[in-house]
Amino acid sequence: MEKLHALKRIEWTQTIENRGILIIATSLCVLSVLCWPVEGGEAPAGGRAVHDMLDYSVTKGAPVPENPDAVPGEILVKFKPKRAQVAMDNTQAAQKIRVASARRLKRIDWHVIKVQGDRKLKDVIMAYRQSPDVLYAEPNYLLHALDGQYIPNDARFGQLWGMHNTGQSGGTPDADIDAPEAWHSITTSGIVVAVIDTGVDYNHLDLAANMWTNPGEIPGNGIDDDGNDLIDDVRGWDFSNGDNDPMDDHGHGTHCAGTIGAVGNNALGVAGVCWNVKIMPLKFLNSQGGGSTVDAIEAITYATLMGAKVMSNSWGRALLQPSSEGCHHCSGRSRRPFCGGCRQ
Ligand SMILES: [Ca+2]
Ligand SMILES: [Ca+2]
Ligand SMILES: [Ca+2]
Ligand SMILES: [Ca+2]
Repeated sequence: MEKLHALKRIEWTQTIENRGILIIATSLCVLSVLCWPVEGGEAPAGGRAVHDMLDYSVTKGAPVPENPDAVPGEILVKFKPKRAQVAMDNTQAAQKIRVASARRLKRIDWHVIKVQGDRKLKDVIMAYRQSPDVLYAEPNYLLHALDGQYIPNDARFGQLWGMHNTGQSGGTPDADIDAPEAWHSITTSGIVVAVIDTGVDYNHLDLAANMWTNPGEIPGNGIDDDGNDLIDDVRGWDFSNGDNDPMDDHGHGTHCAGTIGAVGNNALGVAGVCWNVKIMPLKFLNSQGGGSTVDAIEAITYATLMGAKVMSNSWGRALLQPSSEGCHHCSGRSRRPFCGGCRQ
């Protein structure tokens, strides 16, 4: 029963065809920003540099597979300044690794080292990483053109013509945002996205893993721990009802959240534009889908204050007014993408 109940909660996906325009509008807004690094300004022309895609963390390099897809016998090493020869000599003596040749990449001060013998490439790299004079050691990975697609296994992905249009709904094939092409390069981000809407079903099986929580707030203690004037705002806030539970009682906000960041390739429901985001639910529209300008301003102000990098605003009215224009300028000052569905 629990499973049946859970699956029933994916009902927003059943209306996906009718909301295709919304999918495209929201997706176009967020696709270009969600899947780039959280910080660091503009993405490099032509895509992320390979250097940026590697994790140079505390272990002198990313984990190395047992049999890496790399140039045989060749590794890339970053030494401490002026310690390259010492490190190579010491490693050769201690680990019995013989250097056949070493070439310095002058502009970035890395070395390409060719080793002799039949030692596994991973063992050679680990030997170099043990040296105190080595900062990083990596395989010389083989690279490939990113011209493919990544089709996720989510049960309802075939309905998402806005992501990948094969004509499945009678529309024009490839009239879409080319999401599988983008996912071939990158699927995750971790960026905080405020969904300013009717709330979000934060327990939804395809969303729960991607929900934001307020790190500065202790839940349930009746205290405003982070000093933002809202008590126990752990999950966001409900500006419509004035409480700390932004659960969706309409459905629209959950639908938007799914388009933005439903967990992808988990064999369940749909795939969001980005498969790993932090969705901050800010409810200001009530169960009928209506809300006030003041509550919208409060929600946008909260999102700005609490560090959301993108705001989803799929709402509007016939005519804009100066105060709502002010919202755009408020969020715009901090260079946050403001994705809206306002009509004029
Ligand atoms: Ca396409
Ligand atoms: Ca608070
Ligand atoms: Ca608290
Ligand atoms: Ca999914």
